[in-house]
Amino acid sequence: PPIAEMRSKDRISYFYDGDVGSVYFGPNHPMKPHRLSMTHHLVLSYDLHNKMEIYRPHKAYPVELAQFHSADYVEFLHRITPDSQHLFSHELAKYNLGEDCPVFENLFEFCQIYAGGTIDAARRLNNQVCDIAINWAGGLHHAKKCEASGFCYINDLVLGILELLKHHPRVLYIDIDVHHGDGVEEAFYFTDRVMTVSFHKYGDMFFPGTGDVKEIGEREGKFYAINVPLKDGIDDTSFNRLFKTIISKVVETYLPGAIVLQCGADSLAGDRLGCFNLSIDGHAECVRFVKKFNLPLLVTGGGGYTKENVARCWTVETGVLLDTELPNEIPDNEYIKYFAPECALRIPSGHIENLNSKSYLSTIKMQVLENLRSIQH
Ligand code: ZLS
Ligand code: CA
Ligand code: ZN
Repeated sequence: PPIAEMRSKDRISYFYDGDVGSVYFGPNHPMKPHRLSMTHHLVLSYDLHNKMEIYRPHKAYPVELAQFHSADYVEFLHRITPDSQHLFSHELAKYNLGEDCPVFENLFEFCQIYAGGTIDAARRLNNQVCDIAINWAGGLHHAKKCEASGFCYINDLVLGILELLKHHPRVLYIDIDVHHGDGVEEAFYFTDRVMTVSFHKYGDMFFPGTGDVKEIGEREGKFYAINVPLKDGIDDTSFNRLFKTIISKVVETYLPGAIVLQCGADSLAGDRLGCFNLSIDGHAECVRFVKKFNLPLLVTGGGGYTKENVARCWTVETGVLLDTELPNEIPDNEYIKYFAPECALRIPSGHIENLNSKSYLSTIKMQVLENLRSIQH
């Protein structure tokens, strides 16, 4: 290739703590942190650890968590245990702890680890010691200032963005989890220093119920929140076309200094909670596309409830970020039993009907692009 096109490979920092995999939300709870150790083992089996710097994140201190969350909420998460919770029914209700967000063993330490990973990732990007930082344990986008929501207790994404804002005037947040990234949107709803863009299922009371295309931010933040509400069954072709059109225009208009990409894997076909029809390659194409902007990039996990597919997806995406093609046959490893019998890395999309008509998608796209035209930097 001509010299102008040559770029040495990106420097990647990857954050992982072996303790997260044993965290247990309780019987029947869809969130299974074991998917994180499955992902890590799959990453190791493809030898990807030799191509990036692997770090154990620090456990975020209560004061760091309180940069976004209220001190009383952080203090309560710190103090509460499964054995003592029956004494605090008033506080449990106040902080929305219960069925979706249960109190389990080592809850606070779990929060400290996944939030510590996203904060460390942002700090390494700020210090320019890496180009891309990955924390698959992070991406818990529903948590609010004073309450838990949708399996999320601490909003690591907000904490990571606040860290990036110390070095960058504008940060772009992109969310491809099947659920609306409401916690991140809400945190920055009134500012133009963060643009939030979420693609999600919307309608039929799907959780959390927000994320209409008409939700665009307010005051200084007007036009700096973008929502792309979708129906069941969206496939690779429609999703990738819409994603690329919107994100190109967003980057061209907003000129962010850094990008945070939440890669929730519940937008994959066959997810236990999701209803989209993306293949792993379709999902990973979004990551490939965002990487091409060559901006400091913080990548997190998020949802993902069919855990073998979550591990597959985030391993393929680690490969994409490393510019490394991964052979489809999974190399033998300690966790191979989870990927049997085919032991194939990539899953195809399913056969469910795409309820997003061409005219529906084009209306949404037009409304989003129209709002973007109102911004002048
Ligand atoms: O974006 O839909 C809801 C709220 C409810 C229905 C479920 N009940 C328990 C509470 C009230 C309206 N909650 C969603 C939350 C989805 C969070 C997605 C997180 C993310 O991917 C980022 C990490 C929901 N969907 C499914 C469940 N909750 C759910 C299913 C099964 C169970 C078992 C454990 C607990 C109670 C029974 C539970 C929740
Ligand atoms: Ca989303
Ligand atoms: Zn989700």
